Amino acid sequence: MTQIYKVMRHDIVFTLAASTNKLDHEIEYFSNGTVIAWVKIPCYSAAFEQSNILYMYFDKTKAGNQQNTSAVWSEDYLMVHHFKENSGTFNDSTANGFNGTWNYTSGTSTRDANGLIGRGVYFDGTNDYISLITAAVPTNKSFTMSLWQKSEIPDTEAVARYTFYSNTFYFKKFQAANPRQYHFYLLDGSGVLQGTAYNIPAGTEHEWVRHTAVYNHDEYKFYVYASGNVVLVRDCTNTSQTAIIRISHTGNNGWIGFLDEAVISTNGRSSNWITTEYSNQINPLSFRTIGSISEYGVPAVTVSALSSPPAVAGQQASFLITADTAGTCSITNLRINYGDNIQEDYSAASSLTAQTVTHTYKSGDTFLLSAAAYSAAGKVRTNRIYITPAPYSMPGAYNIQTHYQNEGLKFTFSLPSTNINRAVIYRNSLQLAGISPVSPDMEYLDRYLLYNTVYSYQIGVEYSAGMVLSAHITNRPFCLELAQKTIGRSGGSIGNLFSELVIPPGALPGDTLVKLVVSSNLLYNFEPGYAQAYNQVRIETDPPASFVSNARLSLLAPFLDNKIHLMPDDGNYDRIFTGSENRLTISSYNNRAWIPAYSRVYDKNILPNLNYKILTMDISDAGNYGVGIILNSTDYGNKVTVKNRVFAPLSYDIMSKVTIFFPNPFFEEVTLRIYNINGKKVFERFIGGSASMVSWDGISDSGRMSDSGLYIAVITKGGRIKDSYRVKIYMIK
Ligand SMILES: [Ca+2]
Ligand SMILES: [Ca+2]
Repeated sequence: MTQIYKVMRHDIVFTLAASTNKLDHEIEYFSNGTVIAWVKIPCYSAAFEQSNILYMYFDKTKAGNQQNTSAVWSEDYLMVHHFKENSGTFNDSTANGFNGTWNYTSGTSTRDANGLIGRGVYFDGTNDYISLITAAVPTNKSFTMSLWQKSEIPDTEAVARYTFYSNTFYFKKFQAANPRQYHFYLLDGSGVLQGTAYNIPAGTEHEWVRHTAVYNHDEYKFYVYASGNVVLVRDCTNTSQTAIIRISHTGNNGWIGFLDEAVISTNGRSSNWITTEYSNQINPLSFRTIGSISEYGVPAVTVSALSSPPAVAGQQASFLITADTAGTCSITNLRINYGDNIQEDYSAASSLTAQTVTHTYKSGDTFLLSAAAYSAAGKVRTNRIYITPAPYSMPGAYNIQTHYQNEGLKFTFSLPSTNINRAVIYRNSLQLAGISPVSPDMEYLDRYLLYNTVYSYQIGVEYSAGMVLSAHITNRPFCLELAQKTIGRSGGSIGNLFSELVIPPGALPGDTLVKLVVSSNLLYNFEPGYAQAYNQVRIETDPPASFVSNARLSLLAPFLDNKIHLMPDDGNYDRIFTGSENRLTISSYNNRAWIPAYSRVYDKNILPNLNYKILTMDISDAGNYGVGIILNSTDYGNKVTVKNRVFAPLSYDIMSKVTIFFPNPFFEEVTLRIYNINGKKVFERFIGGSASMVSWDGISDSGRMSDSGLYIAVITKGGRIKDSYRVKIYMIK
């Protein structure tokens, strides 16, 4: 109790756990954190545990003495003396007023002595006693009287010494024969003293012993209990009118020792009652367990910022203040101090209150925001948070949209601030791109996606003070099979995840539907010595058209963790490509086999674990292309391959034009000339600097279809006639 002493005085209230109704109580002793109180509870039973749980409330700031002493002893009690008074009258705690007077003559007798419960009295055995206002104990009615006694009488003394004395009953000690021997006598209805000696338990001769006498008029018996055990039973027919006279005795017959708790009841208590009362009083600590202490009406206060960052200099910030007394009493008001010499008060009227407040900090200094809540119980609690306003707000990207395009996944998003250094695109937590400078409306195309793969993206907005990341964005897997687009004379481009075709202005005669068909693994090579191609793409044009000036085809070969990752994933490309990672080339299908064509290779790093080899070549015609490997470097560097050496322009099918593949290791400018069998030049076409493929459809420079027959195709690189390739071709109509 010491820890609560400072907040506790006599203003203590007891209730049952299940009710807030005040229980009657009497405080016998209070000092230095120790309180001894008698509380009247409606029921005391092991069968109703809730009835035995008491709450004690205390608050020295509240109304004082809450005792209701006489009500504690209102039922069946005739007289109760605790001997708690250190001067003046010894008050009977019942309403009956059987008060006592300290009669002291001389010697060591003292009041306010140590009692068993709180204070008691000590008598030195000679001339000192407490006289009681005489009052009647009803005749022929049951009663119980009890008294704690602690003897200091010498063991061999032979003087009768009285403790509780009336004209009809008394306890006395006359112990010449046996220091454990006491006597109790009761005057029966015939005027005869009934009684005899009894012994208290061995070893308790000089300890506190509870002596209790019960007269049970229904049984015509009286019982004497010592320390809760019955020690004497006597027949007794009726009782005489009793007047209570004194405690201890006059002359030399006074008690030597301590006395406490003199109680008379107007009924015959049961042996269980007496045993329980004894046990309870001899060791009250074993009868109770102290629960936890909670302060009544104390507000719990929380302060939380409603936005992130909590505050921005120059902008209005919002905070939520809550205060809660857990229903014990009302919050009366909140006081907010923002830490910049501005304070606000808000009134409240409930036990739980939530208040949203707004405030604008003018700088980025650190401020201590404190919120104090006051309760109706007079309690106040304060909570504080430090606020360091950001120099400016750091909103993230917004209006983020994803667009599924043939070439990849495109993000469009908006940036809300002018303080942004750059935007950063993260894919699977790796930085895919950093974009600067930034503009309010941004877009980013992720061109480098593996086929049929799901990624998780975040868009980061980088400020000098930090980065704000968007939520994760997950794509649908790309399984695109067809990309198509109408491209006219002005040129354009079309792509998918594998490839891209850039058609220059003037390369097409007019609006043409250009298709990229993912045909990977559909066209296998049947000719020994050639490898099949991966990431196969079929280029189609509708209507059929050659590219007047070459269109640039790029094929993308991804390397994931340094391993080629191509379509189809047929389990073979490890075997085929391992060790050939730097011998990749674009292959073209000539209707029978894959022809490795000369192509440029660029390396492009996308992510730490992902890079691409981008193969490009200029193509003169549609057809099937894919990623192949160079199996024979000598052939690759020297061999000329002709597709449709015998061609039939009027067939309008795959035989309608001749196509010649040739090495162009230094990507020199190329000129194609066609001569007839008479040596006359019928066709000449200058082609740019990266061609390794030319084709002719039989149309001469005059615009007419040439005649059937043998022609010589001469391909000149770098203008050097002597290094020309000469290829015989046959045209049939
Ligand atoms: Ca007492
Ligand atoms: Ca004396």
